[in-house]
Amino acid sequence: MNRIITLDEFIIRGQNTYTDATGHLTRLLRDIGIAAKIVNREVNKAGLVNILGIAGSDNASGDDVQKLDIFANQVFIDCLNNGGECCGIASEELEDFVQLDPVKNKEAEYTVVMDPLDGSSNIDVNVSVGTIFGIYKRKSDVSGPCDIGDFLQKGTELVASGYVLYGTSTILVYSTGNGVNGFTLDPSIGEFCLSHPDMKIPKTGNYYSVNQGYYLKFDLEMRRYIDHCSDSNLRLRYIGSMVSDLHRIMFQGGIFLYPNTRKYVDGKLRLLYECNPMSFIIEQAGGTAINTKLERILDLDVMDIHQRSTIVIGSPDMVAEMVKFVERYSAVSI
Ligand code: P6P
Repeated sequence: MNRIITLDEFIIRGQNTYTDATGHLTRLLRDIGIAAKIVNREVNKAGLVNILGIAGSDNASGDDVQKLDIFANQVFIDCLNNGGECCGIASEELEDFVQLDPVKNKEAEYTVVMDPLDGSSNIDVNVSVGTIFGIYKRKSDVSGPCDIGDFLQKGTELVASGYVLYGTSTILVYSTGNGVNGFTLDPSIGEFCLSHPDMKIPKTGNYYSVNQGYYLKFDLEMRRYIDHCSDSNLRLRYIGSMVSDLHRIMFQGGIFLYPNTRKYVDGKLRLLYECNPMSFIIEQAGGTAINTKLERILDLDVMDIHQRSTIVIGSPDMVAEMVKFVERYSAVSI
């Protein structure tokens, strides 16, 4: 009989392989798993409890905030606050980072960056949404409050990152820097169970993922590459949820692009809590993640919590091919 390995069990086993593991990261990952289960419950009934619709405010990204965004953001804050392992959170839904309350006899060693409900415009039409999270070791002293320097860290400094996809099933995918593993939620027991051990992205694929509607607003090199994808009979898949689009690429291979446009001259996606955590995962699975200046995403300096970045991410052979188009057609010498 196949033995079910729950997320908790897997995390604890992973802790046991590190001699200096203290259990703090283990508890933090478990807190994230709890929050994901709570958010999943509400996402699955969003159409029933009148929490659809725009809450009337907008977030730091200027997106209309859906009520479920607010709920998801608060759930992660509450779960991480209770756990006592995290000293502060930076979120797409918050203008500035939030200090968490110290928990008695706990030293909060980590900070969390997150997009609590990525692709939330899909909620009302019952299309997949996701959570993106990244975990950093704080740089400030554990005896005091966290500060902005605990968040403005390069992607290479990430201790762990992951995403939750609330789709036809709910899957949590994460890495602590030693490969990528996926856990599918079994609602009958309320546990995330190891379903996709040691995930590796295909070296190439037949899908490209970009908002074709902006084609005429892209730079020449991007338009030429997109023409090449079309001429090569690649299939365009774009859901408008980074987590969903990249999860497909993790399994089937492909390339996801969000270049600069006239509206988003630095790209739309956020470096800290979208591009870096997803790039960490994709690199750990054998993929590549760069910006349209051909710089590695994880190496980019993070100067602001809501800093935007262009991104080209996915199967290594496909990103390498796209690089050739930039080198050939870019008006700016790369
Ligand atoms: P557009 C969702 O709002 C998001 O941040 C990503 O999840 C997604 O890939 C992108 O923006 C979609 O943006 O401009 O194509 O609607």
